[in-house]
Amino acid sequence: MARPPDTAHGRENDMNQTSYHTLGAAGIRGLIAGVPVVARRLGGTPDLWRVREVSDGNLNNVFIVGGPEGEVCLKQSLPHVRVDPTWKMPLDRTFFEATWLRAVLPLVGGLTTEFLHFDPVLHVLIVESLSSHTVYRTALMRALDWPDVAPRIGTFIAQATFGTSLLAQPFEDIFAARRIFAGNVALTRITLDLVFDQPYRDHPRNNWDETDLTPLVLDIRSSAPTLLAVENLRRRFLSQPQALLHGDLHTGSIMTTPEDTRVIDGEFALYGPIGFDCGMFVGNLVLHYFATPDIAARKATLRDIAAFWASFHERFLALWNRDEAPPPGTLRPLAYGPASHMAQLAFLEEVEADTIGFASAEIIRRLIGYAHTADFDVITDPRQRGACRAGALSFAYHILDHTAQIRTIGDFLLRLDEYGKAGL
Ligand code: SR1
Ligand code: MG
Repeated sequence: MARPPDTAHGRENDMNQTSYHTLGAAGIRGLIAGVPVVARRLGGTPDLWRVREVSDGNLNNVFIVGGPEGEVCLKQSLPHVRVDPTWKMPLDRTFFEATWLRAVLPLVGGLTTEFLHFDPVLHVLIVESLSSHTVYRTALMRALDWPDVAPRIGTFIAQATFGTSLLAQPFEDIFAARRIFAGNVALTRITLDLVFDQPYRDHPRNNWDETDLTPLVLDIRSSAPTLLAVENLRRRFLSQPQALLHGDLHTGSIMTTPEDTRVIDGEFALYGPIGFDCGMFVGNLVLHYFATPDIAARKATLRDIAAFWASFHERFLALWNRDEAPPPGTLRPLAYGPASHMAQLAFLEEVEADTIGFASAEIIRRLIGYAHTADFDVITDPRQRGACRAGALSFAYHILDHTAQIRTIGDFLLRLDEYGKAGL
């Protein structure tokens, strides 16, 4: 029996509550005791289960629960943004993450986490624990050079997006999935506002430390080509439902070792342009590039972006041209041969141009908008940190300002190399 709405977000520890309440250690043990598949994985009895809070994202509470035989990771939505309790949010984001995870798991061959349980009342998602993995952003900040990670992300995006697109499923199934993810309005609104709107005007959520970024910010906001490029990206983000996207694929949404890489945190999932996921990832690699004033490390990042794009492109085309017949009801090719191949390449050129644009918008919002990334924290000298941030901001501005000319990852990398060398 659900509680009345005004008490629905009560405190934890009443083990008999049957409506939403935020969980602490006792509530988590009580919940898991009633989920045999998870309890078996932990082993032993609830009194032996250790609960450790590891929340570090902006939105949710996250816990690692360990027992005598194993561990799991538990994520619970809060009725607000975790880092700002005055910013109210609906609870449904774990539902969208669970639904995204179940959609992509069969497609991506071990490149995400195992799904264990979803509780629609407590808005709790339980997945396998990856405590032997490192957040990819952290690995990059520690100067660990793991060259296989970026191409794995290319493979992940190719497999997840191809498999959830009209190229692989009947339109009836795609339309049904689009109806579900069209409900993820709260998090889509966050992206719309934080990525495509607020950085381009005065807004109380924007922030940047280094005053020397201010003239650049004012230039960006008064550049018509740049603003029109962002408007175009914003329109494409909302109006090109090409495939099911992760929706927030930055380097903090990846847990990895040198040998094993997993994409996590699909709560921003939506149907959108494939280049958005590619661009989020590339944009975050570029942030790392500018946050690392070391020539060898910068070369490694150029290599990683090139390898990411090559693996995405190759895998997407391979799936499109695979011998095995697509499921009945899927769009049947009407043309074959060289013209058809050219059309495939043209589609991927469009994804490539989107990738470049979305990467640039991601860089800008992470420098002057609400949600920054930790990459630049490795630079202790504030003047040098400011100069590196300014380098990244000028680069992204240059790319958006020249949207019509810079449409390939090769050109993007040439400009990145030029901007990187100029700043050293
Ligand atoms: C209020 S949420 C701010 C940011 O954190 C998430 O990871 C997304 O990147 C979002 O834009
Ligand atoms: Mg996240």
